[in-house]
Amino acid sequence: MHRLSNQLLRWSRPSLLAQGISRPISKNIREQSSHDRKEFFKPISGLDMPRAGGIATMMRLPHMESSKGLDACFVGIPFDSGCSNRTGTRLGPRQIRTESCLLREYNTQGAAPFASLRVADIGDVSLSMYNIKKACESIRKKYKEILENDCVPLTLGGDHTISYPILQAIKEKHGPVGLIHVDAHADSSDEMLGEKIAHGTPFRRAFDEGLIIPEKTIQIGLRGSQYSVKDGGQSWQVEQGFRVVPAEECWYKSMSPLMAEVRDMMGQVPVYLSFDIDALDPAFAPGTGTPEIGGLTSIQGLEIIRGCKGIKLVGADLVEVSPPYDTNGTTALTGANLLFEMLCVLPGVKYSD
Ligand SMILES: [Mn+2]
Repeated sequence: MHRLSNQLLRWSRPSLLAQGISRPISKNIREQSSHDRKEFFKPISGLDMPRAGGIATMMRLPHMESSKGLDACFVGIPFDSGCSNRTGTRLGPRQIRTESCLLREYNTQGAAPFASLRVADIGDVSLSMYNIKKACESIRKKYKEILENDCVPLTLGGDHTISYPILQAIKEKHGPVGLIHVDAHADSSDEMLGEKIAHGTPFRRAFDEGLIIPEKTIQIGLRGSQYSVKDGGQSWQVEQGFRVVPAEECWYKSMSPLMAEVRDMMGQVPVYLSFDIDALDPAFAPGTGTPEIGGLTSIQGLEIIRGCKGIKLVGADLVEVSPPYDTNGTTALTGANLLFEMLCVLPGVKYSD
């Protein structure tokens, strides 16, 4: 009994104990971890605790106060002050965590992220809802700290404004990065209602500040009605050297051949992945602020993310889930799955053959 207690203490974390769960990790992982001197964390299984039970962390992982010692973390940004139409994405992180309780620890491709990387949920960034510049500064500082800990952030948004300060922090750590931007909208406007920082401007700011490498930037899924007949929603980006793949070019197609081109395009430069849930058609993801018809399918979303395997991803976000418009939870559920798939393609994740 004494020996068992010691073992439980050794493998448990305070947050797991707080949830009433002390879960030793499996033997093969334990052997590997003692060899690597690294303890891995696993989601609480639905076989150990009912899926509706426990504290709602992302994938029912432990909640950690700090990113220190983690290889990757899930982190929420409950912010929607940059939103132009329907609000509500401030509630996105919480709802994505709730719906993520269905996720199991391996994907169908054989990825074993929790036996490869030390991953936990580090909670949400504390920020001002009333001052966008201050909020961006809080986000940048938090991500600087995460990145200084050599931890890869996987972000639960939040509106798309947040990618701008995240990319600022990413640049401080890695220099300018390649960008895979999946979205119905270019989010590359210079201003919205006279403001430079909003959810339609993050990639213009990123370009202006040299946070991204223009010729290694690709935008996939753009569509919707336009402000001007000659703009087409992509002229500025194309002039800067971005590759733009409108939704029409994705219709009826697998995204896998495109992603082979993206892997060639990126080579081994550090790359950031920003996935706006509104890239998907509202049939698949209705709970979002600026829905546009004629979008990607969930399958195409999976193909895009899985096609990032082999790319040197240094961070990723899933933004614009708006729970008040997500009446059946499908959008948050889809967001949770896509975030898990992002984790599965991070460098260092092992796959079974
Ligand atoms: Mn967007």
